[in-house]
Amino acid sequence: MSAVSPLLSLPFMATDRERVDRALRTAVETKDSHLNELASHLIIAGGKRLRPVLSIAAAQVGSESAVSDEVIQGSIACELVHLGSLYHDDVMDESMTRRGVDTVNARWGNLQAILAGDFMLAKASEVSAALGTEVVTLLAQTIGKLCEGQIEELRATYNVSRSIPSYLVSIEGKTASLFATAARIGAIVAGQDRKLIDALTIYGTAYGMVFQIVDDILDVIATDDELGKRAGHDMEEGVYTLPVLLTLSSDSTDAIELRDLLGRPFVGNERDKALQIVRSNSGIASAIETALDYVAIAEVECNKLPASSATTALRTAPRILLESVIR
Ligand code: GRG
Repeated sequence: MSAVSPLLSLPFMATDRERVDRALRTAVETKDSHLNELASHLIIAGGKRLRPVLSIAAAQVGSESAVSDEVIQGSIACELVHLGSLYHDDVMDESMTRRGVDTVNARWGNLQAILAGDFMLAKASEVSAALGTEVVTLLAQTIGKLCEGQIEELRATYNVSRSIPSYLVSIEGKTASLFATAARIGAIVAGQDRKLIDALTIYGTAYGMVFQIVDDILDVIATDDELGKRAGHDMEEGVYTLPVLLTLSSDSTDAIELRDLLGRPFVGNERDKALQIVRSNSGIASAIETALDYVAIAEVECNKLPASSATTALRTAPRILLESVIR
């Protein structure tokens, strides 16, 4: 079901991703071999490296050459922030697996996972500081936005009256802000014009919104096997995402039944009932409509960019991502 992003087929991207992996491992090297193991754990496990890919694509707009080492450094600063947030998120969610391996909290406990996450953020700061004040400031602001987005989500847990703006503000902070910053940093470090930097930043936000809405739709439409976790996990945790909120807001007996099932932890087979209601109503189609608005925003921003392989890949990427959940 997962779509192969056109961004991955860009010239040099395969070797650039190897450069990213090497730079990530180097960035977290430390003389404490145990901390080294904790910090390398999720890097070695893999992941899509989407934020570095976005930095690299933004840097390549208008050029067909390989990106500089500084762009790779900017890209890994964003991935390090992402990793730090994943370490902390897995502690908060008590998650046991991530990227197909045990989480750091599952293997070494919460205390070490929190410290290792802090270490990743410290390394992100160090790497970005070498790229200048604008970049390090931007990344610091983005870490703040991730926290704001996550707090908004926490505040809304188990709230069946959660508003759509609460959802959108939360995902813009916890997910889209880092995509925006990844694109912006790639563009700044590559020396793109200010107008292009701003267009790529808006693009990154829109791409991130599509990414999170798709992720939230997958949580309700995919099977346990496809997800590698239980379908409906977000609802189970009291996190009511766009397809669920749109189902709740519909004027139907199903919406009333769903409301009765939510607002507290599930018991018995209530998760299956809730999933069945969301899957058989219009909430998923309406969420796709909302995501389409962000696809359109991303495409408009691409019209401001000069023609290049990166521009074409950036223009098509959000729609292809969204099509992965259209059946
Ligand atoms: C310490 C920076 C920091 C933040 C604290 C915990 C927290 C506040 C924020 C959590 C933010 C979070 C986990 C948002 C979800 C982002 C997301 C979509 C993760 C999955 O991204 P993928 O699919 O994962 O790109 P891979 O593994 O492929 O990189």
